[in-house]
Amino acid sequence: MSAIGSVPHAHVGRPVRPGRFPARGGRRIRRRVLAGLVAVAVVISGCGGVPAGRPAAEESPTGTGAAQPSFREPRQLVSANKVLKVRLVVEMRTVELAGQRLRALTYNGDYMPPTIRLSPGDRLDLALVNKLPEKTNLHTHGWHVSPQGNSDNIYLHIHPGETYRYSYRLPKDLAPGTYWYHSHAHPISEPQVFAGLSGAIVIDGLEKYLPAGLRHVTQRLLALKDFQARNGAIPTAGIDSNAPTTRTVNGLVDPAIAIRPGETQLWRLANIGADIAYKVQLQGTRFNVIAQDANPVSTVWSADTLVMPPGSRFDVLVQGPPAGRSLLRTLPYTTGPAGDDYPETTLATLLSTGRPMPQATLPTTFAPFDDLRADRVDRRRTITFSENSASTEFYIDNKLFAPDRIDVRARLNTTEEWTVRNLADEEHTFHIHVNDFQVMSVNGRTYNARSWQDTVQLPVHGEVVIRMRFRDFLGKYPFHCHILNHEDKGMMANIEVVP
Ligand SMILES: [Cu+2]
Repeated sequence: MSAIGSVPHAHVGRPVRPGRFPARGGRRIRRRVLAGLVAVAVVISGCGGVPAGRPAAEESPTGTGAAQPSFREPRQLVSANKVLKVRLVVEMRTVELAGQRLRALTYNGDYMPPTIRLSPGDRLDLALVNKLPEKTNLHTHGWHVSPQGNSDNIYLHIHPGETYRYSYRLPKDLAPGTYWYHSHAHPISEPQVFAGLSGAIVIDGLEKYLPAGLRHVTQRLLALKDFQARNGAIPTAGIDSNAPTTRTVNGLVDPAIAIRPGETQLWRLANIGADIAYKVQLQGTRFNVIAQDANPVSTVWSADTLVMPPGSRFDVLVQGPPAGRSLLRTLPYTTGPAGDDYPETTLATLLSTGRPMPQATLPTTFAPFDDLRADRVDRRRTITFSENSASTEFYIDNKLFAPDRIDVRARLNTTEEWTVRNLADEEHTFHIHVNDFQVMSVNGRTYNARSWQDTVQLPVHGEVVIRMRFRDFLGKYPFHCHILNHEDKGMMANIEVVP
């Protein structure tokens, strides 16, 4: 489908050892120099949680010696004294994925790069070192920060050989939860993200809304990425999002995750892939959603399945089923007649084992909610998403993306309501930078939002009404389809917030 953008397979690095997630239980501060790739990353304990990665012996699924990997998280780079300095080197390297050695695009040599972990009010100074033969850049998906200068500015091009220093100042009231970072280089975001350029961000503080007895539960990041292999590499041209693809959790195929019967864990599910959607289900238990797209919910809601379009995240509480094995799966999902069909696939195996624990009562009310239903609407707009019949060009308001054109001008300190229409025979995933939105209705039916969100699936020939408030940041930033193949082929537009 996508033939735009390619990276020559010239630079073959040495094999990469998957990063081992450091124990987070203690209060020690460790200083690690990661093969000279991460400058100074202070890796400290987060909030007293139980180690999220455990020795293989504990989680060996069956004792059969099968190749099932133990669950493991990427290493974490954690802020100290309100600052985190990170160096991300972007380069093509050979990585080991699902037992194959493949050339991939990596941050610091890893297909599943470090998790960046901060608290509201922190500053992130991030040096992006581009060792690719093409441009790249960085987007901090979901962050409510300035889109200008060297902050979350996706109009920057970091050229081959360049090092660029981003600096992000997080608001003191930035919502806690799971975010992510990825390349936003137009029009090659699909190949760059698909080949590996995405990682997770955690903003701490979600625990404060939990009852005291649940504030120290084991936390696990489950970052969902899929890859295909062609000629010893993840393809960076001609990517077919409908082709068979290998789904990974933190870069692992079907890892074994341990839980005790009755135990409550906090899982951070994040779809950080380029194109495909997931419909996740965990056999024997339900997902109890405490944050969506890093927006803590007003009321905890539970579901058997969660649809996760590209870019979406859910922070959920799960509780260990009776002793035994159960599967975390993605169920069959179709994005429409002109879209893709994704088959059922096992993502991970949950091993409920060990001494049973009394099952905790989960909270119902959770976090404060700034409900935009109460806002006066200053401006209403209709935005249309469409595509040509061959699905080779994708449009917003009948136009292909133009980086220098302002498509929407909004005023600071206003609330707008947008009716986002999808005229196509396939779903699209609406996403906007900087300011999250509240879904008001879907296909004319009132939607009972329990939080804001930053991604929403647009139904085939349907519409979603959203509200958002422009309060803190001036400047230009995009909204687009988060199926990156569509974004690269035109489905992106610019909003500018003016005084
Ligand atoms: Cu789309």
